Amino acid sequence: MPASLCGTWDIISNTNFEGYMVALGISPNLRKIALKLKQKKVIELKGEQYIIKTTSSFRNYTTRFNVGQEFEEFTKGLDNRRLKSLVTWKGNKLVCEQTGEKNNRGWAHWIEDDKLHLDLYCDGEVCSQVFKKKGCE
Ligand code: ECB
Repeated sequence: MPASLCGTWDIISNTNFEGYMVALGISPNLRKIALKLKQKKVIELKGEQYIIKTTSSFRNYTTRFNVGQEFEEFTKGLDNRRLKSLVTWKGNKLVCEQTGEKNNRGWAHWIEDDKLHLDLYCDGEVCSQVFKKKGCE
């Protein structure tokens, strides 16, 4: 049973977010704004459904899914694409494969040293984010 991802998390590092956004085709102006944001994650599990909220002072993004059940994702306010997404556990990682216009797109979440990790990938670019649990130093 993997460590729980649930909770409220504050970002402490965001490596190659620029490269990931370039791969998604985000405009230079929007990238400049997005790079300065302090992202937060709120992860909840209600029954069988995961709810992952990414929040910031500029835009928020929420996704809801059940592990093992493909769903249609619309990346509203991000790159505004329609994807077919499937989340599964691969060992201790919660892995999402996002099928659509972009190749090799998805993300993986896991816990390491009490930190929440997230790799976001698209077309060979990987953005690695680390979050610390809110209220714990
Ligand atoms: C929502 C906060 C960031 C807002 C950035 C605004 C504009 C930039 C446009 C596109 C950048 C691409 C992605 C933004 C990075 C993180 C948002 C959520 C990424 C994601 O797929 O998270 C997963 C895994 O936690 C759950 O949706």
